[in-house]
Amino acid sequence: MADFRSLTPAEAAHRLCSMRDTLLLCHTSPDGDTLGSAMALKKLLCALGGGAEIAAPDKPPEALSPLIRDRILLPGGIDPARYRSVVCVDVASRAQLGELFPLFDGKIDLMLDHHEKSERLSDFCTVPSAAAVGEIVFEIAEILCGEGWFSDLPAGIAEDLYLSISSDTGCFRFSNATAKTHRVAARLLEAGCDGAAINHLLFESRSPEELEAERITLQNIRLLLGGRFGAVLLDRAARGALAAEYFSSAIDTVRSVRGVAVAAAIKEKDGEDGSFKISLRSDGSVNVSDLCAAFGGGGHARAAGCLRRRSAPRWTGRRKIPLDFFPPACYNTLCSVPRYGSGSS
Ligand SMILES: [Mn+2]
Repeated sequence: MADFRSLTPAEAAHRLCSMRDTLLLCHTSPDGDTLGSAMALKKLLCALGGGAEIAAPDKPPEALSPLIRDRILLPGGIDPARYRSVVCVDVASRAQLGELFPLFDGKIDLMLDHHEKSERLSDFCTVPSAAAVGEIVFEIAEILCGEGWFSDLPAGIAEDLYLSISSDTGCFRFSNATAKTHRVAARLLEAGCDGAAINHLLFESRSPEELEAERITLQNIRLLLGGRFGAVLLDRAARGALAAEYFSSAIDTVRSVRGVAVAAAIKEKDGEDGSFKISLRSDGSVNVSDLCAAFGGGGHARAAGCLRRRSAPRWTGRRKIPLDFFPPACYNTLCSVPRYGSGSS
């Protein structure tokens, strides 16, 4: 395995200063963090004189379109020879680069990430304590401000970073939103971003399709293992004509059920390859990043995901399904989670 160097945010900032014609790579099913961080980095790189563009393996979700003012290139429309530097943003693994990976295998100059376990794709700056990559990009921007590259944080960058951080903290509700996260958010508001407008778009505004997706989700939630494990299976039959992207908050609906220690959303992907995306959330009693690592996925202790290629699970047995998506070790871990109200904390 290549010997990649771990960089501090200051070292990453200085490396960005020397980059020219940079392509910023986002992860599959791009979310507010990967896109917001990439948009902020693009503005920084352009202000530094190097120029940058953004690419993602899949189209950004429709719901984010009012906040995405940059062109996001897709794998079919990219000429890798045009770029002299490549940076991946919030990408924890090769798999998360989707069709971008073969285009840039071995050509990534820097990875900026905040996952506890990530595959090293190049020299890296990983800060697992950061709630979002946006928090790291904020630190980089502050370093560049301190060195006189900017007089103050531009409002456009503040807006992108707020999008990133609010997305990954579920509007500052998750346990990853630390005191530092709130201080960073305060600085972004002072720099002129409209936090209320961003949060409204992210968390309070839904399309009719998303509303229908919630109805389907509520109809398909199953509670297993005495209610400690909640799961929703969103295969094509359940989703009907609705694309997978409308179900991005299904996992939050499952984890909102009282007593659920581990929540899973199992979504059949839109393509033809019959693969399923599994998202897991934990209340802290199980490290779901470890569970997903067994399938080449990963993430954070309380929020992780992986891909499974196999036929659709069936909700037949009470114990078997959808636990048969997980190896026996995972099943045992899930069984060991104490029951809500059983006295153990
Ligand atoms: Mn992230």
